Amino acid sequence: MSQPKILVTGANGQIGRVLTEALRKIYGTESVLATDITKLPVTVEPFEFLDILNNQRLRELVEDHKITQIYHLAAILSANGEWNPIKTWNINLNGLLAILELAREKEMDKVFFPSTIAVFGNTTPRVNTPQDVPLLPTTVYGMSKSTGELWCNYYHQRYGVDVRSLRYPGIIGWQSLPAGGTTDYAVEIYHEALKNGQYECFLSENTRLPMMYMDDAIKATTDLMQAPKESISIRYGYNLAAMSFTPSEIAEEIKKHIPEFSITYKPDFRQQIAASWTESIDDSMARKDWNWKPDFNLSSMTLDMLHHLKNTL
Ligand code: AKB
Repeated sequence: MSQPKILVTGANGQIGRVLTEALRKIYGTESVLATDITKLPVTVEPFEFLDILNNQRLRELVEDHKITQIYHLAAILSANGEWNPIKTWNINLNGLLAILELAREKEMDKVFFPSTIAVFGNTTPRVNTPQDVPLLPTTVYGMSKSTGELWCNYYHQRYGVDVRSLRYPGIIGWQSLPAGGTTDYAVEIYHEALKNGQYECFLSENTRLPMMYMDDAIKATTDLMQAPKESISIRYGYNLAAMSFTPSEIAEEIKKHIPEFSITYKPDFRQQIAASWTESIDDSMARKDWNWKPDFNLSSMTLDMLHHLKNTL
């Protein structure tokens, strides 16, 4: 197969920055076009501005750069999405539809669509949540992602588009900051522990959520995308798991390295969102289909996070 030509949307976001770099290591810098609505001072070329709602611009980039694969990361997350539901729906869903249509028309090799644990809701079993469960998301972000999963499945069944998707848990990494999610506390807590020795958490102490270290999220994404077509049995979002913990458990883990660290709790509107998600995930389909297995747990992640952040903060 010839060298892919990849376009990443949302390349300056929390996952986008790290994934773009990882894809460039695999396929070469010139083979991966980073796009975003804003440009960071440190953005590595090749980079192009792209507002995901500008279909004409998207088409031009795909045609000019002869794009064969798209990793579509641009989205508004769960907490921010609640401030402007209609805008969130437009960005999260219409952006995906434009990409699926282009992928069909141009007979692209592959598309990646990140889904999320936000597709789950109050009717979903909360512990060891199976792959196929009732989905009644409580946020517009979750609604847009669960509907997006259906569109991915449809484009695969109806047109044979090779679209692949993961239901990411909360992602934690030292390289980039999340923006506007409900799981953001699990990144902020490391920064505040090192900078100020204390953190006020916007979730309550016993809120257990599925989480994953960035290295594992990148490994899952590249492994899924490189897996042979025949091994992919799910075209909506694969359940994906690594660890689950509460704010008080992550605080205890940090205290092992920074004994003076203290945490207080002041739950806000994000508590209700977190309470509607699940606690832990059954990801046996991902393990079976493409040999998924995480490398990091809470203690190895904490060690690695603190080590890297000490050098970068
Ligand atoms: C969020 O909190 O909105 C995201 C997610 C779980 O999809 N991190």
